[in-house]
Amino acid sequence: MKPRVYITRPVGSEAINILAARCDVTCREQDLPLPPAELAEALREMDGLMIAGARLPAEVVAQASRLRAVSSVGVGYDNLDLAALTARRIPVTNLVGVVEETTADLAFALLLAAARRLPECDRYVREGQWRFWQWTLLWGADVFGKTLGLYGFGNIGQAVARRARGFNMRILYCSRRPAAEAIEQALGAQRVDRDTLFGESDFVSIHVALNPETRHSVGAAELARMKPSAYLINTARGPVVDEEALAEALQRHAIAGAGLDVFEQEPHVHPTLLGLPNVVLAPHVGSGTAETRARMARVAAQNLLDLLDGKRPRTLLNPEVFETASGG
Ligand code: 8YV
Repeated sequence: MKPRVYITRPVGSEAINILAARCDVTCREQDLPLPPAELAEALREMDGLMIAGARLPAEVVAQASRLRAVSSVGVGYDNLDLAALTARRIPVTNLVGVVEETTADLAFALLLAAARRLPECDRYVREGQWRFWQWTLLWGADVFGKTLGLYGFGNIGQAVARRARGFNMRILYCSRRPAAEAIEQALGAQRVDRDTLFGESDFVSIHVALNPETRHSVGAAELARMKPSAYLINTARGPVVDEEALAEALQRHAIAGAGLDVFEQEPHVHPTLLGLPNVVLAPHVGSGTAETRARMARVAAQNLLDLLDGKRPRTLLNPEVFETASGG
């Protein structure tokens, strides 16, 4: 009997066809949130899951008695209870080398948009306020030659650094482990401690994964350390930032502005942020381009197929399970 697999979003025919070659595929047609109870129901007879834009909590894992492979369509995996999956010996893959460049594009777009006040400029023109040229009109901040602080220096942080090189920026980074010397040299990046990063940067861009250690690790203290002329960019995960503290800092101009693609309780956005002109807001679209989404779906489908075939994909999140399962 063919393995049965479930896809949580309408990811397109290319990915479905990859899986359909050897599996019975059920792909949810609605591009809408999937409550855990509904996911549990959908997984009752499923061997494999390709999960995008949904949570997989422990109670759903416990109910999915046939489940033996999970492919996550994203790089961050804080939506999955990896411990529960590992306890059930279910191998899980994520995407590596797929969403990084396009997410870095969005981080840089938010940085530029915040610095040059693009949403305000756009509103000004559309609303018919532009009646004559003015010397003092909508001044922003220079980006070129400024200091960029990368909080987290994995694949996405490094991709942002590559873009910043073209703007002749000084690049600082903060991460648990130092990057290889060759990478530091190629990117002209200098590892500093957190205080230096927040204190010296004109733009701080967040690129850490969300985990208990990083949750609220950008709070009132870090924001207070930032220059009043500095900007905070977040394309990583909302809960890394204490949103209340950020809203408060922006409101009293303790920092100059922010560019945010992620929020603490998506799709809820702190009401203060919604009313502030010095914040650029986006609805978690870091990987949202036609090319990248197609590639994400293809790679995730192939990962799931590999898992179901007993192959070991490169991007296994819990290799210990795979080794135990395959006796390797
Ligand atoms: C995905 C993301 O769209 O890769 C990530 O971590 O945040 C996004 O690219 C999201 O995970 C939905 O699956």
